[in-house]
Amino acid sequence: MPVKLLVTFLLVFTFFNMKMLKAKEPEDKLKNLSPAVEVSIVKYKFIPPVVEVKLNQKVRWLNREKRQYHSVWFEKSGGKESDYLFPGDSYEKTFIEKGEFEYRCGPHPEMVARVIVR
Ligand SMILES: [Cu+2]
Repeated sequence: MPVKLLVTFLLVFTFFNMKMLKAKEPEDKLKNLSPAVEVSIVKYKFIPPVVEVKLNQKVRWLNREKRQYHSVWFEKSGGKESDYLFPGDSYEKTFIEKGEFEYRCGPHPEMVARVIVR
């Protein structure tokens, strides 16, 4: 039946189109992430440089550079440096203590920012 054939074609076409969209990087890596306060890393900066969160809230850093890697390191409060975040990579941390927490990028000490937990 020609109508059935047409519908099948349309379905297959739509399916392949969706697959093509899914293959796009780095958006693909960002799927299925839980809600959090987001900090972008772009042009050697943490944006925004100060974020305020509530106790037990999560912050997610997202490297939006084209090629440069960075890290997130709460050095002053004795934290462990994150893995290097390559473009499209993200890092998450949940804040379970109130206060102001300064952090930096491991490879670029001039990149500093802070998280305020209230
Ligand atoms: Cu950096």
